[in-house]
Amino acid sequence: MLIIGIAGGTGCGKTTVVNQIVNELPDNVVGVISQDSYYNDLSHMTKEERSQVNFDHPNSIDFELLIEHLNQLKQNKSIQKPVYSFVEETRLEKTILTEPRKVMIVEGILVLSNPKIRELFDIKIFVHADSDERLIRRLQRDIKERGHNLEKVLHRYQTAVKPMHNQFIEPSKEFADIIIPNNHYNTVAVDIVKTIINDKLN
Ligand code: UZR
Ligand code: MG
Repeated sequence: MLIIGIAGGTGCGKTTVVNQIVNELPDNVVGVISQDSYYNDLSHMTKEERSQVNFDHPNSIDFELLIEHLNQLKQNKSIQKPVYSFVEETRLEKTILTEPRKVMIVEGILVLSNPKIRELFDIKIFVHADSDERLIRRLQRDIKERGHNLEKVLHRYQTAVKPMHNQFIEPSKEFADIIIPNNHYNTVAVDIVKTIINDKLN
């Protein structure tokens, strides 16, 4: 099994890069695990309490469960992947049966910041986009898809997203094997990554 970690700040285009990679590989060869699925279960908190949580701090992620799941996948066992709702801001009761694949992609803002997870990656990728570009994309997405308003997104950006980015995410760039410049849709970089994957698979 080849495990690829893809990190980068919010709105850098991780999901786009992952889709570009996945679309070219046969379905049964690749699986994707998102760090977002592993936010701590906050179902014991009220909605108001949840809205105060710093979702950009490493402590908001259940890394223990994520690491356990990756180790199980490595041993060729399936896992029950948790499901997180951005609208409810908590983990849901249902889980998704996820089977091991030859290539497992693990994506999320903090996946290169945790030393135990880093050890599990065969290839470490950091996707870079400038912070203004990322804020624009974040605004568009959170308003369209995550049910937030302009004020809430900007408040969170200033109080949590930006400081945590500077403290935990940007410094994790130094652990990357490959940095993808992604201010614009980057097909060349992704082609290179795909070549590396195919090379390792054959
Ligand atoms: P990506 N996040 C939410 O907006 N709501 C939640 O309930 C949980 C997380 C955000 C989180 C982080 N920060 O910046 C982002 N906040 O999801 C990471 N606030 O996701 O990599 O797709 O941007
Ligand atoms: Mg994402």
